[in-house]
Amino acid sequence: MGNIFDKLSKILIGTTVAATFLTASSGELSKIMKKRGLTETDIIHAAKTYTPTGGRDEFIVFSSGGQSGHMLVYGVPTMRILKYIAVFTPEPWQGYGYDDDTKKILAEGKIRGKQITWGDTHHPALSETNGKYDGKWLVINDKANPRIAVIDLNDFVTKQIVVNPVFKSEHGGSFFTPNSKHILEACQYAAPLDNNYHPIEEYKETYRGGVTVWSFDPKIGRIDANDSFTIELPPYMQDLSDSGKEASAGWGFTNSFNSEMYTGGIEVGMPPFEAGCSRNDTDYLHVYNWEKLYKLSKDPKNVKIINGHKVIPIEVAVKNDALFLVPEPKSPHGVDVSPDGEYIVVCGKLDTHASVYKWSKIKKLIDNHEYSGKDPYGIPILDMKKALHGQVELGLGPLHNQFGAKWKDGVIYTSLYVDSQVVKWDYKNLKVLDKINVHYNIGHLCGMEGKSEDPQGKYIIALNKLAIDRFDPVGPLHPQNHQLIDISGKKMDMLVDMPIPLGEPHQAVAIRASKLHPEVRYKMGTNPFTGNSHPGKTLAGQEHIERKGNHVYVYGTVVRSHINPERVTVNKGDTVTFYLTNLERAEDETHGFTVDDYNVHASLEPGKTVSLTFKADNEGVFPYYCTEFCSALHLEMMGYLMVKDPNKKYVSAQKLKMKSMSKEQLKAEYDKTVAVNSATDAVIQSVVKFLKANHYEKYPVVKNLVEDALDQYSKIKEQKEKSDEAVKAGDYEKAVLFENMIWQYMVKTADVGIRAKDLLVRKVATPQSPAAQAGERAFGEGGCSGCHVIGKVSSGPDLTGVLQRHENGEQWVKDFIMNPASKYKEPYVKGMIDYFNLRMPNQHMKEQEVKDIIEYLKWVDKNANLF
Ligand code: K7E
Ligand code: CUA
Repeated sequence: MGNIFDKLSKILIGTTVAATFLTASSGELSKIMKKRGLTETDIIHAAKTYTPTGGRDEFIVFSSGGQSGHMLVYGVPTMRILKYIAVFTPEPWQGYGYDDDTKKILAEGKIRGKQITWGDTHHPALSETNGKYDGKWLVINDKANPRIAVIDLNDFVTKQIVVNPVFKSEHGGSFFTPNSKHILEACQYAAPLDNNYHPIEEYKETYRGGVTVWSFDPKIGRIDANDSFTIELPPYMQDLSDSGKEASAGWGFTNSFNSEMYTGGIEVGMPPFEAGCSRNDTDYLHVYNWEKLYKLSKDPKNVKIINGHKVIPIEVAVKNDALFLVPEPKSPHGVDVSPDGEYIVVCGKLDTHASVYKWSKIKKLIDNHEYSGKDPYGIPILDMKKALHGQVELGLGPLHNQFGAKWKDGVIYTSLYVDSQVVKWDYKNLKVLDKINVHYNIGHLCGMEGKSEDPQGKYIIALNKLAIDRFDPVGPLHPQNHQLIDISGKKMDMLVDMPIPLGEPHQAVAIRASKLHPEVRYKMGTNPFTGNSHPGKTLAGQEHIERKGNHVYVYGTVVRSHINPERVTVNKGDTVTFYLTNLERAEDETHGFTVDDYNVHASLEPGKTVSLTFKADNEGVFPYYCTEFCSALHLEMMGYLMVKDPNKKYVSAQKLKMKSMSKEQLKAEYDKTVAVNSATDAVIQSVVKFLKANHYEKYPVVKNLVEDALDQYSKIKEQKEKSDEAVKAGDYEKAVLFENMIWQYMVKTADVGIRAKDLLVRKVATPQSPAAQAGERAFGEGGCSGCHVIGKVSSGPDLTGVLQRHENGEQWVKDFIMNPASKYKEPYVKGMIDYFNLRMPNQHMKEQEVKDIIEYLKWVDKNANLF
């Protein structure tokens, strides 16, 4: 084991104090290592990634969710999944696709009128300001149904889906330009740009590829389809792309893999696509000046309108010196532009090399009109050798690149699909630096801000296609495997695996967590999809039901723990719209809503308004309820939708003779309820006194909780008035119900109030020494807390002040814990045993634990006024 503790302490704290501390607990650690078969390296990897409860990650990763049509969000280095973002596919928990507004978003993705409820998501991109991630917007493409979606990082919700009007398939998207004014989206499988049938024999004449340049408004985070256009390209099967940066800003780069223009045909005796598409030694890197073409697209004479969308024909782009081809080794995959825009790295896929092009060389050839030829569509071809900076043999199947923090020194990382490796190499001096094995068949790799102009280094994530034997078997369909690699040292270090059971995440992007500032609640009554006040916004007291012809509108609210209204009666065949506003302001107080049997569901985060519309076409009684366990009275958060058939005569059931209580009995129940309420209120008042005395308002988290508690408490007044009114009218039955409601509000107040108090105690108490911390842990885990509650008498005496209660208190407590029976006869202990009808058991604690517990009790005494 040698110096593992030194190494660990360096990782953990970096001081010799830590080393001493670790050596003290090393016995325990080596026992666990032995038991679990862990090596020293394993422990170091654990220390590099483990984050104790409550800890946060340094980076946040947005990963494509592949065929699920979702995205996933996870943290680095913990690799903890934080969220699935619903994008192209319905997602019930978030209500996505089950309430009216999210149905509308999904409907934006209809292709020629057809609703599509899945997506093949590939490439996410984060918005940039001056080439650096700004944490505002996220976009992702759908390869199968060529669409792009915009996700708002203010609430991590999809806000827009845009269908590509001319492509039938797309892959090389999405790529933001350095100021997020545009998004590049390249075609994949060539097809006619119009929507008509054209025989495959006319492939060269009528099938086309292209790159769509979407205009994006980074202020509002929406694509403006009317201001966007597509550059027509030959049917070369465009692939991955990247937008130029700094030196090459304004330009775009797109790979291709079928410059042969092969059209397959196994069934007619032709070799398959895979043979025909890789016949030539080279394909083409498309180089285009999208910025110039964008300006040209404003003039109608430069564009053809296809399916209502502007397309710049190849001839126009060529005539304006805005489109060029550079040969690249056959059927490459990724192309990545260096942060300074000077180097363009193309991965070979079928070629073992990566080819590094230099922008200044390409630009010189363009400026000098120095072409080595033209392709069949008249596009100038630049000489490959003259454009190249050089090539490096990396290994089998190079796919994608990410730049490291030392990109200026040439550091770049590339995935090797066939070799199942990540290779670190130098794209400036053209040499390999290091390789590491991954499991297995890596596709993309994700560096921290690695696609921006400010790569952070530190980690690379290998997005592996196959997991094979890495995880416990779960049937023939295996999860995908993301592996976290530490790249901070000279050699790459494989840290941890994370299975992804959602779809094939092709690409992921990572951003520093400190750049994200999502909000915790919506402004009251907001429709998150417009950002505006929802037309169905309803505040407390405004709840009502409105009928307009056959359409019944319910203006309702939800708040712990009721839905208002609680009864809605409609006629069979009516259309029903529920508008619901979550009146909560407390963080994380989300309610869900569904009506049984009607296939609707909503997630109501604090402040949000949603609308749910359905046809009440089945007669009957349908409970509706809150689907989030939001509070102790969550099960009671319900109501009934009653659907009557207006053409039916209902015979009323015979009224059961129910026994009712006498007035005296009711009065007695009322008195009892009032007494319970005033006792509960006394507890609340003592908590409030404590909070005020300790200046809760100085601690924002505590302050939020207190405000929420007071919010609940403020509702009591109105209920009390109603109760008093009922008493005046002699209706004790009703008064009891209102008194019960008062009690519910008190419970909610106390629930949050006590949470606030506990938090405040920790903030104002003197800090605990490590020994006292260990003592508190031992107190909890060793069984003491089963009978003793600090500050309270429970099944055992309160231990506040216990050290002062006895002569030579510390020694006394120690002896008592180590051997309780020795003191059973002492008069004090005997008295306690009689009183509690329990004897202090021997918990078989270690001496060190007892010492720590005494330190903890000392800390308790020092802060006795807080308990
Ligand atoms: Cu899978 Cu970027 Cu679609 Cu490569 S792509 S792996
Ligand atoms: Cu609201 Cu459960």
